[in-house]
Amino acid sequence: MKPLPRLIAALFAGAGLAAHATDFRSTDIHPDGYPTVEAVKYMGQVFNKLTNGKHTIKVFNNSALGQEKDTIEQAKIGAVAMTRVNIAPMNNICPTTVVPTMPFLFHSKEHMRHVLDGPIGEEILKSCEAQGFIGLAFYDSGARSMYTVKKPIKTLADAKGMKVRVQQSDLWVALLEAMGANATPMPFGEVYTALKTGLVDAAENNYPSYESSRHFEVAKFYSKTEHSMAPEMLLFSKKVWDGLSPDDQKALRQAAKESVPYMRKLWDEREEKSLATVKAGGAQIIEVDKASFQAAMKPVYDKFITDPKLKDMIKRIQETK
Ligand code: BDP
Repeated sequence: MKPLPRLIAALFAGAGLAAHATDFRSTDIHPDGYPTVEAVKYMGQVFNKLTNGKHTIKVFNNSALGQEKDTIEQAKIGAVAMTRVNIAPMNNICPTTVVPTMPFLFHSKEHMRHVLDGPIGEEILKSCEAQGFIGLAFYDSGARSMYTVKKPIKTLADAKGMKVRVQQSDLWVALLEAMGANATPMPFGEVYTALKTGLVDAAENNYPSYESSRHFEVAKFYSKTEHSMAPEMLLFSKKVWDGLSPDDQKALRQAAKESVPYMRKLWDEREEKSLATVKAGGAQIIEVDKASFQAAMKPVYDKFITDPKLKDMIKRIQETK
């Protein structure tokens, strides 16, 4: 007769932690249809099923709750449960996140996926806990390339002196400075106007963001530098997390995990579709002398990969097939 009271006690303990059904709020800057947004919606469906219809995830996308720096702050204080952001605005907050952001580190999409699915990816996700974030997953963000308003970039020399918008990260400032450009950090939502008014000459991103933001309408020269494969991150608020039952935590982890292959499928389709859309809209896709860009990146590694732990991670990534 002993196990029964214990079971009942355990059930009540769990109920006490998350007694009521919750709509967990999650943020994204992208519009409906964008792979990150659809993947989190899908994660919500899986999570709902795993909790027998008890909990849901409600996505506030289209920057409804602000730009990425704001939503990271909201997740930190528990004002939202989750935020989907690029890894770049985490670079100054959680040091290991600089690793997958490093220029020309991954040699292919498969290499990037393989590394992030393995122990190195786990380590990086876990390392953000100390700063108040439960890293649930990485999502794809393809390769980022430069795009310009007036003159195309073909070699490193062409980037010299250009004013280039970057994400809000010291690493990104250094990366563009290593190209000889003037880096201008600003939130994504301000880039279209900045390109249009001449506040910046260029920006850089993957095809889906170049397309969905309509940046291709103002910056028609897309130069395939493919200088970074900085992934997206799914960050859960540790503050909210610590108040959840172990079962709910487990269900969130599992739902996030299941959303990754779903996201990748959407991503691969969207990359192709976006490329076709920007070309039809008049964008020129330009091949570049990639080696000249790559050769200029040593100072970025020298500056940001000094910690032996990060050095070791880079080495392990380079050794991963
Ligand atoms: C896109 C990312 C988004 C970033 C944006 C940017 O999906 O999270 O905010 O780039 O450049 O590719 O800021």
